[in-house]
Amino acid sequence: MAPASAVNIGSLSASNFATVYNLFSLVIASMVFTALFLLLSQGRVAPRYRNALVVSATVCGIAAYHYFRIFDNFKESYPPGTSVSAAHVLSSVEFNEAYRYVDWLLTVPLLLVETVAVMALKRAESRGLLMKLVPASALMIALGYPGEIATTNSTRIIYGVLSLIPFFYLIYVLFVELSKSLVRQPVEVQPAIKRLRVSLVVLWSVYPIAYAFPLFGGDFFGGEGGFVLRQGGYSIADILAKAAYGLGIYAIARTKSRLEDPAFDEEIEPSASKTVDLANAA
Ligand SMILES: *C/C=C(C)/C=C/C=C(C)/C=C/C1=C(C)CCCC1(C)C
Repeated sequence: MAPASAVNIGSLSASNFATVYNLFSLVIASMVFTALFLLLSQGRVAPRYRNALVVSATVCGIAAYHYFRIFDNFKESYPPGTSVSAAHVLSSVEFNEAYRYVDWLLTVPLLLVETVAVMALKRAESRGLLMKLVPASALMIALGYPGEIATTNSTRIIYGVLSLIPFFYLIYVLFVELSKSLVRQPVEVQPAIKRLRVSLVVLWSVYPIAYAFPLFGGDFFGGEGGFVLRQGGYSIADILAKAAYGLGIYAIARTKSRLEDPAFDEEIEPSASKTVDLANAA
């Protein structure tokens, strides 16, 4: 019998179930505590960079919420079965991939907002970039969804290809248009911003690859292997593209605060001599 859809695989072995279960759990821990860290670190960056940190924390918070839902849904969809080969069998509760896509619809545009925010460009410049980046990113996710839940490979391919068009447009805007603003950033942070941009494109490329796994077909990619690789791939990519990326934004905001506002920096991180003085005074 053909699976109901590429998403709802009929059964999972104990180890495959545990792999997905543990990864979802890891995502929740990463998102919750990165969000907390970013919120609590507001005072360590100059006021103009606080918005970038708040947006990064919001992204992690939205993802944490959705992973709570995904985690519960996964447990309900794959309760324990009766045999060793099918330790967990699909129940009547569908494993709902919509949580992931709703999450991306919110978090992907916000990741671009935090990227532009940490550059602290002129208002018109930020606005111009975001007017291109935000709609294109939302379109990319919206076009991917019908393909993700499709039961046939041809539908998966058509929507995948359509979604790649805004994806390549985003890369164009980030590497061509954003570069014009990049040259006006302090030279000390330019390499860090360039690395952030490259990591964004590399990490975001994991998603279309994970999306394509079921297309490879065969017993492995068409079955449990493909399901675990896709859920695992999306989960690890989410940790890197949201939590680790948010920490990268924080690092850039810290460096820029230090360079642009030495007095502020001295207040939150006194130089070595001051620390010695304090020690002597005690
Ligand atoms: C935190 C979540 C992130 C950064 C999600 C990013 C998702 C993508 C870049 C998805 C892209 C897709 C394509 C380019 C084609 C196939 C369909 C998608 C939606 C998986």
